[in-house]
Amino acid sequence: MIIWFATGNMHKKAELAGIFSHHTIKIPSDEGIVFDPVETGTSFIDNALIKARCLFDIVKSPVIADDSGLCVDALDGKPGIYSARYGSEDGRALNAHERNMLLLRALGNNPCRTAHFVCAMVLFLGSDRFYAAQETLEGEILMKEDGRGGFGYDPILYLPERGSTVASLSEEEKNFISHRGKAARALALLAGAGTAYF
Ligand code: ITT
Repeated sequence: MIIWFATGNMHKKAELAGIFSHHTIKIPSDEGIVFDPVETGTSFIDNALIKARCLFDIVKSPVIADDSGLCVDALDGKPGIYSARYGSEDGRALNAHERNMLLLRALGNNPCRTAHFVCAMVLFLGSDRFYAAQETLEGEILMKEDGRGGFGYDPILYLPERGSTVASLSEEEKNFISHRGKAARALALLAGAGTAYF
């Protein structure tokens, strides 16, 4: 089955393709669709719904969307829903490494280093019909980057029970425990119960 995924992030696409490996994951750029919804929501789930509705209106078939980010306790949950735009307030978008460095500087030597990834994911089936799930992955912010896998903030989120950062996990390991993997599997269970979609 072809599943539309409302994202421009190739890393997210690769992860969802690993999670739903029996399906074909298609994103707007695969079909030359210009897709750049303005994420005006005030929560992860609001923004996931904005992305899903926007692509549903174009492709007119079921769509998955996710909105995700890193919430750092000592920074009052920041960058949170602004994770992709963190540090870009003055115009120039930072790359992932620059964002990590900015966050490490903001945290400094603060001994409180707990943080979690969040993923809100929706399966949008019609204008008044959707399933939603939101999940987390808990960890601690390291003092410096470590690991070469994953993307975004993965090199700075350390998982005590694994003894490594998210960036040091294999793709399969990350998908098994991650915010995105858990939200996607919860969604598949919900949709499997209510529809013939999965
Ligand atoms: P789309 O909106 O097109 O899906 P995006 O990258 O802008 O792509 P978000 O608005 O959901 O996606 O922003 C999420 C940001 O949070 C992402 O760019 C990363 O910086 C970070 N993030 C989310 N999930 C992550 C993960 O699994 N590992 C590392 N960083 C993650």
